[in-house]
Amino acid sequence: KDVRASIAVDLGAESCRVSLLRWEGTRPVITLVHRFPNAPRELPEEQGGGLRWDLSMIVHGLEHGLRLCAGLATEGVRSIAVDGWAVDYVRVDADGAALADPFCYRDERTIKAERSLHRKARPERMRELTGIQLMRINTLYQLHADALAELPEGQQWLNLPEYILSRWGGARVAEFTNATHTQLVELHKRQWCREIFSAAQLDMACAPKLVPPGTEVGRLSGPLAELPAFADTVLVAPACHDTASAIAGIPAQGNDWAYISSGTWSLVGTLLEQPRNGHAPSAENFTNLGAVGDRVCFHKNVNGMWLIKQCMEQWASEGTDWNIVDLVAAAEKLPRPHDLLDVDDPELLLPERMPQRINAQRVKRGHDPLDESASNAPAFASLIFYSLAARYAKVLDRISLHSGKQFKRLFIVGGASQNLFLNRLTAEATGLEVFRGAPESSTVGNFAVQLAALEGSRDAITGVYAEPVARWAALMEGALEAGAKG
Ligand code: LRH
Repeated sequence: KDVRASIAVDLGAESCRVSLLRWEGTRPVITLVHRFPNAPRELPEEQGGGLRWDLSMIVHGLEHGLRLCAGLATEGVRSIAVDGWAVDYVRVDADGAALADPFCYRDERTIKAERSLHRKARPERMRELTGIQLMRINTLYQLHADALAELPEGQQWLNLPEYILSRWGGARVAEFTNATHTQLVELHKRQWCREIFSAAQLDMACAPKLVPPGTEVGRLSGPLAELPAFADTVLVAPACHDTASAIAGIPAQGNDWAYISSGTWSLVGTLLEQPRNGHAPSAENFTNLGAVGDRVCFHKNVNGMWLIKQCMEQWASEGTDWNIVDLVAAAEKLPRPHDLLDVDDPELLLPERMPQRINAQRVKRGHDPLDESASNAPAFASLIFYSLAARYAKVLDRISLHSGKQFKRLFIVGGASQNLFLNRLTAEATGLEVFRGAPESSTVGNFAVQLAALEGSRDAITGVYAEPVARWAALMEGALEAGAKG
């Protein structure tokens, strides 16, 4: 048995994490070695403008994390895998070097791009071809915005986790689970969709080669590889989509469970063997994203902690710093609010001034606005959590209908699974037995896929098999001491 350590990198829109897995005999021990905040910022026009991620800050933070891991893992590091939020990408030159900071999917340039593209390609047709929830954040609309802005042709693009892998010495690839979220992959063929590329005026030669989850993409090279721990370290594309990783990290068996991957977004759904892309799921805009083990993440993007985090930022800018634990505790003391929010109102997906946006919705729907000041934060928090729970219940009902599954259990994973108040409201609204999974479930899934890949449990076309991944995930849950009931 190889006794060396492995590293999982998980890129989040709010924070990025580098975790180390070491072996105590056959027992894995996972340590979160480095975590640093992440956020997009508006660039000045002379630097290209737009809401963009700070790529060098991210890379710097990750490499610092890798160095810390190298210092701890005296036994050496066998492998590194990177997952992250989907849809955003880096433009690279012929040598694979980044050409600019990547846009954040919330940048408003895609409002115009969406309109333009839907004139060229019927939304129903794109839906039929891809099986993907049509959302303007998807890579397709962003790439189309680049085409409209007449970005120089011939620039390759890489989704962010795959870019990080390539920067460290990996081949330039598009991992399948992450690629499906671009809205550019044909559902049944598992290939880039020529028809959509052409409608969106995109060059297929600029898209990277598709590979399945659990593919070894190369060896760590460059300055980091000079550290003794990194003498012979392979780079693995796990499920590069963080949500697919998080779902792969749920150690549940059977057919009676649904999931909520709860963070900035809430991904509410279930795992399926076959996509559901008929009239009703399409009309209701459910997604069929690639999942580990040749399965499908059938879910819907529901707004999530974005709502409360954006409120907190607004109050902080006015001088009051709420801490989330205190805010949840204060919200829990309030009576159930009347007049719940439509959490998926497109206006509430935009950054800044969230209390004002929420009130604008209330007024539009004929409800009284709330006092927007920071002292009234618990009322906003209560409204948000009750509204999210109600929305989860509604979406799960529809998922049950479309999938034909009778749910008994609900696994809530991701950072916001620690919000026990919201878990309780969700249990009440859904009537399901709620299990709280690992807060770092993407990291668990990332490691599980890595380990399955390293032991060779994989199919050449669909990647790592579901069964060994689930087995590793179950072992890992213990390593994290999670799985406690919420
Ligand atoms: C969650 C996530 C989600 C995507 C969104 C862009 O982090 O990857 O699955 O829809 O970010």
